[in-house]
Amino acid sequence: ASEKRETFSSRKLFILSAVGSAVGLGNIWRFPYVAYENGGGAFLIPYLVAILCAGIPLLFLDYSVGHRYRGSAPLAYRRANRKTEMLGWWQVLICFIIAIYYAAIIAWAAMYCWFSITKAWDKNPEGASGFFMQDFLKVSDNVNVSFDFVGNIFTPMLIVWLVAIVIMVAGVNKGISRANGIFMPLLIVMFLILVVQSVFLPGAIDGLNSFFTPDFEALQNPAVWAAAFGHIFFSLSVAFGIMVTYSSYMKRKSDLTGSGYVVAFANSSFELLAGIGVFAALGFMAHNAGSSVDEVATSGIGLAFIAFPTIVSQAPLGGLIGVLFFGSLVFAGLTSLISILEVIVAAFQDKLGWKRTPATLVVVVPVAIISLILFPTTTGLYLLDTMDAFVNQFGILACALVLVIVFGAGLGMLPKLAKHMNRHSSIKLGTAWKVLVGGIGPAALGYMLINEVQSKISESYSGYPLWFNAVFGWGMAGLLIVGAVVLSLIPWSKNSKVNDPE
Ligand code: LEU
Repeated sequence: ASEKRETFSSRKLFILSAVGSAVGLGNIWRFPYVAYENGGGAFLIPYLVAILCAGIPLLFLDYSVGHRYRGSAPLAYRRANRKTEMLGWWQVLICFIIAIYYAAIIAWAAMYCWFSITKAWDKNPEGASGFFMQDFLKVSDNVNVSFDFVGNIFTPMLIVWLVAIVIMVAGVNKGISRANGIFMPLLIVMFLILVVQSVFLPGAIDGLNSFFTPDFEALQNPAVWAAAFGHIFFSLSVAFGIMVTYSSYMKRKSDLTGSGYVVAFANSSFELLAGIGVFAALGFMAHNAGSSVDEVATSGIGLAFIAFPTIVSQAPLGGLIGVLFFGSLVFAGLTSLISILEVIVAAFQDKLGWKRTPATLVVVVPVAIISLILFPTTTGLYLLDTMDAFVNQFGILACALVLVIVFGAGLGMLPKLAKHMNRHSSIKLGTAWKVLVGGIGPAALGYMLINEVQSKISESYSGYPLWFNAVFGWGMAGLLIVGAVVLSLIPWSKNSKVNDPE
């Protein structure tokens, strides 16, 4: 027998959890560099346009589907229209790929909290980069898939997965809400201290100047606009099932648009703050090395695990900077990871009609095992890099494009969904929303996707061998679609009423 569907016990908890999902690794390590690379201060223009024209409108599309049809992504889409179930599974599989590598990064960050105290990298002759590649990840020279496990990554990853499983088994109120209620305030306090500490480092001002100095010419480059749009979906957790799932747990009479604006505003504020903190710290690093900020600026793995450790070793109270920075990555990452996992758990719970605990165990344990087989190895870094690039810049955009085409032009459902959104919302959706989602959305996303595919075809990603990208980039992307079709063919449990609940 199925249980009664859980709901977030208050609007505050929904908002907190949605912000917890949105604020993740992307905000801390991706945004600062994306902004810097794509016009610095001038990037704020495409960024704002992307939020207002695509991020928030699609967030509302997610909310409307999730809240109106009250189900996990596949169930909600299926209830909206028989033929769209597959879209939900596609999103579930995107989340699956993100989950298996996201957990690895959280585990690395947890280890680096400890290393920040011992300054473990100081002993490596090549410093932080030598330590990360050789001593910590023990990265193989061959871009390949090996099963040479690295014990000191396996164990923290196992712990991350155990924590995630405990939270997921506990459910929406006792698990997800509670975890966000603890981790988010901690994250905010830690991150604020970090930013304040960073801006007082010598050289910080140079970092901030390079971050904010606008390069208006960048605005003529379509790639800059694509970067803004590409970033915003990942950052807001929009268009791959997360917000559909979370909003399905919101009480019926909820102010949907009001909540959405709060979430988007909080997410962007956090990103800007991260840009300030990260570039202040990079300014210090450049100042210390007598180089320019441009020479030290990086993103993602390089920023977190190579640049920051260097700063930790050189800055006054560096150990504290390290603990705050890596601790922030852990908390921001965990609250995002559980939202990703919830997409998968909820989907299978609905499909199989199972209770929370067995559904969680049957789903998350295999996901954890796959993650633990693929990533704590000497080749895990390559896999992570490729999967992240393809799912992020390509998978999510493709999924968003299909979504707006199907719900806009395809099924003509936008007026109905807008009406649902407007029932209890403080800010009403009107023609502008329908035009943005149904018209401008497909045009902009289509254009960007073509650009993205072209660039992915023309340059082998990261200089990895072609076969590696073919298999783990294109192959994986293709497999997700095949997988989605197969999953949508499995019959629903009789417990899950696949007809529209209203
Ligand atoms: N929004 C999250 C981030 O910025 C990612 C998402 C996959 C949960 O990192």
